[in-house]
Amino acid sequence: QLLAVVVLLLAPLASHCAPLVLPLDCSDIYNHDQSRPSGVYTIYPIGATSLLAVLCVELTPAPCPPQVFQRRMDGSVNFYRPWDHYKFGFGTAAGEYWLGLESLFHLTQRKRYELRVDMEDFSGTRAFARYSSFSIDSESEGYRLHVSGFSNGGAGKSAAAHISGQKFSTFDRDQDTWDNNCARSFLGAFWYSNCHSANPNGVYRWGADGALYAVGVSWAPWKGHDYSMKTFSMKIRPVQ
Ligand SMILES: [Ca+2]
Repeated sequence: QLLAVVVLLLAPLASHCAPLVLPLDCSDIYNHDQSRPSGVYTIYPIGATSLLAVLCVELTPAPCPPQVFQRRMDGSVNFYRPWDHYKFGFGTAAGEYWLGLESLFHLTQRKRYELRVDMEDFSGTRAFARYSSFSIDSESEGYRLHVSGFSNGGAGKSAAAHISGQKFSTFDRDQDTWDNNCARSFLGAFWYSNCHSANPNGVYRWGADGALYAVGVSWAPWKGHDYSMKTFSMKIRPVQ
């Protein structure tokens, strides 16, 4: 039994995505059992009492598969929510959800991650944006975002200029750099500045709709401010 404990303690040193006693993220789940399919799994990003359901995707062939921390797909979940909901997460991992800022903070403290943003319009065209580095600071720092190393997967130029270095804002905690409240004005919650070029947590609107400006699930560099995506997801994956 002692040997087993030693092996488990040493395991995290062997690889940046090696298995832990309790899985921190999807790469730990994969490394524990490489035959597992994509699906919903339980992770413990903050410790033994912090279990969370998460969607793990592309489990093969990647040694460090990504996990989804934000997902829009059918408009079934209301994303216009207060600070505590974005802090601790909401929705269901099999459908639309937000994993939670506190978990993201702890994950990115433990490992280095890259970010991939995937989106699809209502004609079935897909695009993505990738950032080779992704981390967020603690709640006392406003969950400030750091992203860099953009590569374009058809989604147009980076949104990083608007979001990197920004604190997270919800309608009841305005930490943006605008005189007014971006979350209230654009019906979402995000790393707003003054205010956004992307609004992943905006209102699910079934495509082009300019009746209310820039409130949809948008990625302006690709489809403009008044096109709301059919699917949208934000995923992180451990990197060396
Ligand atoms: Ca403000």
